[in-house]
Amino acid sequence: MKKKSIARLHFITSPSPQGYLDQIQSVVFGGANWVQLRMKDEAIEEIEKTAVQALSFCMDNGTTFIMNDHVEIAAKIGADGVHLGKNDISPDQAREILGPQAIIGGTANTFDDIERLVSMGVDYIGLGPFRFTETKKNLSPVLGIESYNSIVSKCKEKGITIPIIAIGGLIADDLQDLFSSGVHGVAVSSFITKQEQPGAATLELLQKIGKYSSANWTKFH
Ligand code: TZP
Ligand code: MG
Repeated sequence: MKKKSIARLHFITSPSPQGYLDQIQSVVFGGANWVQLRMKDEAIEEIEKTAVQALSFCMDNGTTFIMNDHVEIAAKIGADGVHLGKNDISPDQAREILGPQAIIGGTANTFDDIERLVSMGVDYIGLGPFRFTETKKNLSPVLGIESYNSIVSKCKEKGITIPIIAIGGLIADDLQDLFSSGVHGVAVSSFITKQEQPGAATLELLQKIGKYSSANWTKFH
């Protein structure tokens, strides 16, 4: 079976009054086809229980389901993949556990991180943070648009074609500049979860992503 393609909008859950499953339902009904379950402060039993329900919903709706951090849960429940940060198990170890079909993403803050992650066989890179965000504790230095321009250009120069996903404090107004830098996609959490209508916000983002990614397609291919 062919590996699923890497979406241009990654929705990442964050704690909110709405709850994880309702968030996922709203964004999927708003058109998102990629969900990463990120639960940093909950007990492991609660994370696994939520992951089972979220995966079942995602499977029913043709949505790619990525587990943040917890490779063992991803393996146990059959998630599409995992996203790993610098303090998690390494991508090559995760690959041994999950197998060749799994989607493995890794967090990068620099070009060197990207090179290292590519050598460890990741399928996509989460590059950030774009700007300050309260969603992630112990945030690495903020990159800003200039760093995206230079890091993504350097990847192109060096023949690195892995999909790069911008992350960190993103709002709808950032999409034009980010897609002009040559990123493949964006990962968004609080901009969506803070809205009264997360589904409508998702649709708005997807429309902008369609516009700006197609506008830059010929420039980067
Ligand atoms: N990694 C870098 S920033 C971030 C993660 C997981 C949080 C993204 O969430 P938000 O709310 O879109 O800033
Ligand atoms: Mg992590």
